Amino acid sequence: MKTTRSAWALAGLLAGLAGLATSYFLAAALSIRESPVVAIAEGIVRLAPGAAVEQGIQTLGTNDKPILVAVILVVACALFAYVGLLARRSSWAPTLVYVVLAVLGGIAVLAPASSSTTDVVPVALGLVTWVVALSLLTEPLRAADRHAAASDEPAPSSPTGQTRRGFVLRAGLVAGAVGVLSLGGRFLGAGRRRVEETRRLLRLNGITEPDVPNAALVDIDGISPWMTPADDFYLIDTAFVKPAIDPKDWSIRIHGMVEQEIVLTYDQLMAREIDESWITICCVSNPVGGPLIGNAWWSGVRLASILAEAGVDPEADAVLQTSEDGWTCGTPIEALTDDRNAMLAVAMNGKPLPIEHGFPVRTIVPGLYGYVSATKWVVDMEVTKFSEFDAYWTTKGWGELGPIKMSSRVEVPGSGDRVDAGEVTFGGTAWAQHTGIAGIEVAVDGGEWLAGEVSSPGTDDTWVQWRAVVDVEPGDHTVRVRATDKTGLVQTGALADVLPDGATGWHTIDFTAS
Ligand SMILES: Nc1nc2c(c(=O)[nH]1)N[C@H]1C(S)=C(S)[C@@H](COP(=O)(O)O)O[C@H]1N2
Ligand SMILES: [Mo]
Repeated sequence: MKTTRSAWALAGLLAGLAGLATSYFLAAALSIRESPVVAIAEGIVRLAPGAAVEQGIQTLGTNDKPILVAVILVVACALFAYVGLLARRSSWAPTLVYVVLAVLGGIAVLAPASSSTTDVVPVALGLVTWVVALSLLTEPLRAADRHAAASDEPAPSSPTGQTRRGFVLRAGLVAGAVGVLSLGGRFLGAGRRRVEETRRLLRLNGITEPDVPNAALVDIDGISPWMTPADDFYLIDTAFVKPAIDPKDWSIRIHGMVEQEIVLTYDQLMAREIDESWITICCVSNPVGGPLIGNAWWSGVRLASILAEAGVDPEADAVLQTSEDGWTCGTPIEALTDDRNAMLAVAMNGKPLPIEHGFPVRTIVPGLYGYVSATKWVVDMEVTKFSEFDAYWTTKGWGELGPIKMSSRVEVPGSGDRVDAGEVTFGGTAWAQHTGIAGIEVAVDGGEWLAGEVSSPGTDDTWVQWRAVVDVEPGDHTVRVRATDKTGLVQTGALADVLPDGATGWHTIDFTAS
């Protein structure tokens, strides 16, 4: 007896669902924002023309996303069944389809700037599951086909009966595993979903919407938006599983070399005066010209007022911060107590912090790299001395103090772009947080430095945008930029690696004028 087409299709369907289930389970276990299927749905929404999305939302209402996910699942099921049929004739075609699907899934999960590389691990697990489950399920079918080809007459101890039983058993096991993993994934993801929901419904008093000052902008197309949307904000942390903390379970303890220990719950924190300001934060690992920097409207409570209330011992020179996930950093105490707006931030761009960016409370300090200051999910601050502790990154060879180094970036034209010869407009960003940028200069082909103009955001704690117009001959060229800060210091061209305390050098790009 030969196997039926439906048995092969069923094998394909089950193998496909098994891969979705393992990836869903792992994504939930790692508390990744969304499973690969949801990421694909979001990718489709992102790529779809605005009008189509508008139409979809209008006809489907708030159910648009679940319906899209359901449609994707139905299409995937059909494809999986087809892969099962393919497996009967070809050993490599199913794997090819799986790899293509996994690549699409990988692109979808990595597309948002707020993704991290660990987000692809569930996709990889799904791919492995597809291949293994398909070979497991089709093996008895293959054996039955081979047997049918060898003899048309079943032997008394019918091996086809045995292989059919083998298939049914394996199919049952895989189906059971799919069920268990799907339920398990739902269970594991529940905590995060609940916090996500609490966050969505949270209404914070004293928090205003961002209002980008006109003077912060220069008139030029194609450069980074001055305010970085939360979804595009770079994301750096060591947390494999992002902490999902309900505000009612959050509190912070401020202790150590203080006259009086302070413990604040979320409600107590929110009852204090809220300060808001534009602050550009960046990562010490940002190479010259790199993307690990973002500017946001932060709302929170000034640390200077909380620390004053605690009464800091004059001998203390550091605050050891600890996050809920056990990450630590040491911050120079003066940066938390001087007149700058160092804060326990609760909102970013007028909305409660996204979970990835430290919900419900994180530290933001103007002028210091993130690794010595910007603790997400912060729960503990010990006033102490640098000589008394090692923090997460300083044990790995990074500098103790971490002031941000002045830097600047050419964004327009993009590297390798072609522009019209003649008057070329260059543009980009420059920053020297808490000192401020006074100006920038550009040099084409290593020639003389020519002054450009910079925007004036009205604060020294953010980046500025800049533009410069230079006459350029047809041909291949380079352009570089250097900034000058408000103390008159000119950005150094000496190349330094990001380790141990931040990169230096002039950002230089190639372009062609024709
Ligand atoms: N809990 C925690 N907070 C952290 C980190 C971390 O690994 N864990 N990384 C820091 C580093 S190195 C940077 S650059 C900033 C990045 O903040 P963002 O992800 O919101 O952009 O967070 C800081 N806060
Ligand atoms: Mo960082």
